[in-house]
Amino acid sequence: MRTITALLSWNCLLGLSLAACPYANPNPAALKARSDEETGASNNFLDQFEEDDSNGFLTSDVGGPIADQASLKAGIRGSTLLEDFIFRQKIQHFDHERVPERAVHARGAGAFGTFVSYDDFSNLTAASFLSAKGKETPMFVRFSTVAGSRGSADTARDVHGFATRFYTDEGNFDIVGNNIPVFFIQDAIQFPDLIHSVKPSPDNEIPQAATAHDSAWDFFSSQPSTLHTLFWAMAGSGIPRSYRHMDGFGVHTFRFVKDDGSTKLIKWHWKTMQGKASLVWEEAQVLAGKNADFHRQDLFDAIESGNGPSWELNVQVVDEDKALAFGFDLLDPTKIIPEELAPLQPLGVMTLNANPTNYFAETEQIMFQPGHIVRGIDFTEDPLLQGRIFSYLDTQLNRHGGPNFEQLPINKPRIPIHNNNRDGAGQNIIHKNKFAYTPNTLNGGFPAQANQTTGRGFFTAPKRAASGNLVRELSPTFDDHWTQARLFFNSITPVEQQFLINAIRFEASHVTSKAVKENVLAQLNKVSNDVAKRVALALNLAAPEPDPTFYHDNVTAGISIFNGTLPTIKTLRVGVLASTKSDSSLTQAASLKDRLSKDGLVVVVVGETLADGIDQTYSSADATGFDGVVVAEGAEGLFEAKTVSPLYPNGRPAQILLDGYRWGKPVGALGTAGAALQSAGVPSTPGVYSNATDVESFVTVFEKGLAQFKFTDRFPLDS
Ligand code: HDD
Repeated sequence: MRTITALLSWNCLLGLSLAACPYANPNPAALKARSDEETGASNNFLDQFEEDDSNGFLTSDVGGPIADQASLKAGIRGSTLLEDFIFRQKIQHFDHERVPERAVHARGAGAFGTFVSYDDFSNLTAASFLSAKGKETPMFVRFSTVAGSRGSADTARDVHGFATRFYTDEGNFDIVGNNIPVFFIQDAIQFPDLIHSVKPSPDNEIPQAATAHDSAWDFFSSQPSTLHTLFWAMAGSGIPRSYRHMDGFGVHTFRFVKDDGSTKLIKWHWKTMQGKASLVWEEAQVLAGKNADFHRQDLFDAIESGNGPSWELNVQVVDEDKALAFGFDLLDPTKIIPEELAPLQPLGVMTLNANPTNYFAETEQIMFQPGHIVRGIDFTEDPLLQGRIFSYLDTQLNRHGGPNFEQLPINKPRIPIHNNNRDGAGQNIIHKNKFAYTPNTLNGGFPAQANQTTGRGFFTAPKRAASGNLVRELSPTFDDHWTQARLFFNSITPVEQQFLINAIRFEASHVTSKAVKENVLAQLNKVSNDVAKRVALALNLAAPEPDPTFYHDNVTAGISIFNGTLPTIKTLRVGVLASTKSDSSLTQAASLKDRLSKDGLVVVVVGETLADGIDQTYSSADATGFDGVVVAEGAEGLFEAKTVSPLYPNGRPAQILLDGYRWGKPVGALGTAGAALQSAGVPSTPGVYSNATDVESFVTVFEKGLAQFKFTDRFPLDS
């Protein structure tokens, strides 16, 4: 629905009415008095660009009504004519429908949201979106995997992109981050090398969205700056349960700048309020085949159901003179600042509350840039960040085909744009000002130049200085690649360590070159002799002697995914296994569904065929679709080995139950259905619930199991 405000600013942008431009007058007082209504702070700020085709005739692109079901031919059985402009326009548009997919992070999903500031943080930064308690800023977020192409599976093991845009009332601000707080390389000039090594082989384009191949591990083991990030990716962060269950990080150190010009070094953290949770490797692999859209579906469904996920924005704040105080360099993006050295300071909450209307127009065309910063935020000299500032602008030019991509609705700031940039492919603005240069007198000096005091102009941190001899090297303060990889390994639970080792075993077992495998072991051995020995075993290579220079026993908080319980179980999915042949199972499934739904769980009742009270069949259901599995009393007959059904593969119900168990999920059965657990071979261990006979007492214990999420004692450790 178009609001009057939207029409006003549309007229302003089109140059139809200066009066419609709330900020046509650069008087600083006018610039400050921006109400939400004027700036379109609501999430509906894109409504003006929508078209719902809910009436009217089919038209050509230039407006003539048409019927285009058949092409124009010379005779009923003759050739199509070149003069058929309707045919040509339609086919030509189709031929040009695709734009280049992102060179990395091609596979992703996005959503709209709102950020609410906890307070006035002008004691930290001049950034306006953090200037008042309760201040709301519209947002768009895009989550992604890195290596796979646009059609690849969501659950490929990978670093995950976590790109956030704030449509602030002082322009767009992007934190283009990942779900892992560190990166593989330290200098942007190496990015093409990193990506060429992880992408599929150039001859046969194998493997898709996977690093289990020679070139990736050749690069990782030759470039030890990759080790720390590699450890994160090989552990749970590489295969999150959903986008909603992962944290986000700005990775680089940035700067906060205050109005008085003073600065602090900061790191951005998005802390998931759903709790961190991860899949296990086998279920991620099954999902890649059975439901390649698992993560995007999860996000979409959660938002549609009114359970949009939230993240708390936190910063670690460090004095400028402490950049080298912690034994590593804050300009080095392969390092975290352990929370014990700089606590997380909460700034506000982002909640995702609306799905995109059109995937291409919004999710595909959003063009993030680390260079999109606003007043109150500044870069640092991190050489990875410096290169990114160039690369993203450049890649957007390639994807859009011209310099006007910032005018696309999803990229357009929600405040009016005034500058002397002109023309180019796809120019949408009809500039009335004939004097597109500054300074001018003929347009009254407009657009006027803002500065720090007049017009709240952007300002670079005034104390930043650059000098020095030209040098094509990395600072020696970037040299230690092993201490923090070990800190990570020390800080996760034994079962997470096992997962990490299993993942490296899996990946390295796909490597054919013995020299690369030996190099991998040599690098792992610098982190931990234990890890190197355990991987060597799987590769049938000699275990290396300890290489202890970087060994230590320190640990840090906030790293483990499996050592806590989820703060909320809302939106988790429960499969209730029932049978169409047992009325009592259907009745109990219905009351379980009713009861669990009251606590915000998504309950799917599974049966032999679709019928009243059955949501999904055994033929299509899979344990990967559920965070917990329950057998309803009366359905136990389905689990007996002799049960044969022509409707679904024999043993399918038992398989779903057993897979749920094997993948660490809470499973259970009510009353006599306990027999199903025995038939399926599910032992009586923590997270297996079979003592309850009534729904209420079952729900009490089962929901605790869901909050625990994974029962990790089911996964064997190396002896
Ligand atoms: Fe990048 C996309 C995150 C290093 C070059 N990157 C991209 C996206 C994310 C990141 C989340 C997808 C944004 C979206 O959803 O549209 N990239 C990172 C992080 C990095 C990083 C956290 C290190 C801290 N990237 C990095 C370097 C370079 C690039 C060093 C190049 C020198 N990244 C790109 C790119 C992409 C991109 C090629 C592809 C599509 C795009 O930018 O918009 O320019």
